[in-house]
Amino acid sequence: MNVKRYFARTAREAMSRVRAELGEDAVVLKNRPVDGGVEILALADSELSASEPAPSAPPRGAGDAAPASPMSTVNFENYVRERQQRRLASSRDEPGDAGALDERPGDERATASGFGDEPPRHEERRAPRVEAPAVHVSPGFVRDARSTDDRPDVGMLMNELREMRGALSDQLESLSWFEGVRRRPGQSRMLRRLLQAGFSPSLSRTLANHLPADFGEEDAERWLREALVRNLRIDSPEQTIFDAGGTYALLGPTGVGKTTTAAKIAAQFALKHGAQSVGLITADVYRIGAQDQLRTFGRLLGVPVHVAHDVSTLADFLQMYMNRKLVLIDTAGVAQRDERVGELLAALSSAQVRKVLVVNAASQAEAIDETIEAYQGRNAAGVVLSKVDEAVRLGGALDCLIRHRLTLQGVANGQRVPEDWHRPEPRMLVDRALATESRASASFSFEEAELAMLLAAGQRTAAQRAREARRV
Ligand SMILES: Nc1nc2c(ncn2[C@@H]2O[C@H](COP(=O)(O)OP(=O)(O)OP(=O)(O)O)[C@@H](O)[C@H]2O)c(=O)[nH]1
Ligand SMILES: [Mg+2]
Repeated sequence: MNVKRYFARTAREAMSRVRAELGEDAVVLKNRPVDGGVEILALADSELSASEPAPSAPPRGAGDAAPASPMSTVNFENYVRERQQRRLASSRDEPGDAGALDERPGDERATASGFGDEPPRHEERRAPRVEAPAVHVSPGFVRDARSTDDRPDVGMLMNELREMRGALSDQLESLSWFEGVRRRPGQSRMLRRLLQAGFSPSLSRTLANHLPADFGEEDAERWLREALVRNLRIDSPEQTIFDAGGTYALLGPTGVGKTTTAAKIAAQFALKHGAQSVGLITADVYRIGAQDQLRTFGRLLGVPVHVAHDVSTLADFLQMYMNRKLVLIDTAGVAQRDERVGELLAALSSAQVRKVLVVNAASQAEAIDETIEAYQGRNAAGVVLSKVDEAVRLGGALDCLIRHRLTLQGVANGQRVPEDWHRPEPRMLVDRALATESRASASFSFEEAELAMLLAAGQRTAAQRAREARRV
C-alpha cells in the first residue's frame, strides 16, 4: 500500500495537496500538527479498493486476532467487515431461529406463571433491566444479511464507511486548523468574537486566516473593524437609491417591515421634495387590512395610495405615476420557502421596477440566507435592514450581506414613522455587531473548547454540501 506523507503550513493547504495529487476521494490516515505546520498521511482511494477482498473470499476464522497495528481508517474498515462476517457465520451455527424468538408475543411470556408481577430473578435484582436503545439498520443492510448466500453487501458497507471517513477527515482537518489557531492568541480571540457576534464560521475563518501574524491586540481589533466595514457595501453615505428617486418594489417575508419601511421612505422624501413627488401603490391583496395600513400612512402624508390587484392594473398605475420622482410599491409578505415567491417576482418583472429586499436583522442568519436566495437578492437594487433595534446579534445579517455582496440602502431601527429610518452607516453597524458580547445572554455564550466543535460542524456541513453537489 502506497502511503504518502504531505506537509504544509496549514491543514487546508495540506489537504489541497492531498486532493490535487490523490483525488477527491483520497483516504486520510493520519492528520496531526507538527512543528511549523500540519502533517497528513494519505493514500489514494484506488489503493483502498485494491485492498478490498473479492466478495467470494472466505471469512477469516473466529479466533483470528484483532488488528495489531494502530487503528487507521483502512484497518478499521477491514476490522468492521471481518466482524460482520464472523457474526453472520456464528449466527448460522447457533441452534434455533433468533428471529422467531422475537416474534413470540411478549404478553404470553409475562403471564406464563399466571402472575404478571413475578419477583425478579437474582441477576435481575442486581442489575435493573435497561431498555436497549433503538438501533437504526438501513433496510438494504437487513435485506442483504438475510439473502440466500448470507453474505453482507461489502460494496454498500464500503460506501457507508467512505461517507464516515469523508466526514471524519473534514472534521479532523477543521480541528487541526483550530489547533494551529489556538497557538496564535490574536487569531483565536478574533474567531471567538466573530462567532459570538453571530458571524458564520466560514467568514470568521476567512478573516482569521488573513489576520497578519505580527499584529497585537489593538492592531488586530482595528484591522477586523476595517475589514468588515470595507466589505459591507453601500452606494454612498450621502446618497442612497431612494434619494435619487425611481420606482421600487419592497419585497420580503411576512412581517419584516415592508409597509412601515415604505411609509418611512415616502415620509422623508415628501418632507424634502413635497407630497406631489411621491406615489404609493400596494400590491398586497392577500392580507385583509393590508391596504388600510398603507392608506393610513398615505393619508397622514397627503399621498394617495392605489391598490394594484393584478399585473395590468399595476402597469396602469405606473403609467399614471410617470412624472412622480419616487414611486414605492408595497408587496405582500411571502415566506422564503413559499412557491409564490416566484410568481411575485414574475409579476414585478417590468424593467421600470427595481426590487429592494427587506431583511429582518433579528431573524436567524440561515433564514436570511434562504431569503436572499429565494428572492434572488443578487438581482435586487439593494437591501433594507429592518428591526435592527430588536436584533441581539447583528453578525448574522451583516455576514449575509457581505457574502452575497448586496448593497445596503437603509436601516430601520424602530416602529416610528419616519424617525426610525436611517442611511446605512457600516462603521456604526460593525461597532454594534461586535459589541454583542456585552448584550448576549450567558446561556448562549460558548467556551473556547466549544468553538472547535462549532467550527468543525460548520466545516462538515459545507463539505457535505460540496460532496452532495458532486454526486448530483
Ligand atoms: N421594532 C421594530 N419594529 C418594526 C420595524 N419595522 C416595522 N416594525 C413593526 O413590525 C410589524 C410589522 O411591520 P409591517 O410593516 O406591517 O411588516 P410587513 O413586512 O409589511 O408585513 P406583511 O405585509 O404582513 O408581510 C409592525 O408592528 C411594525 O410596526 C423596526 O424597524 N423595528
Ligand atoms: Mg405589509
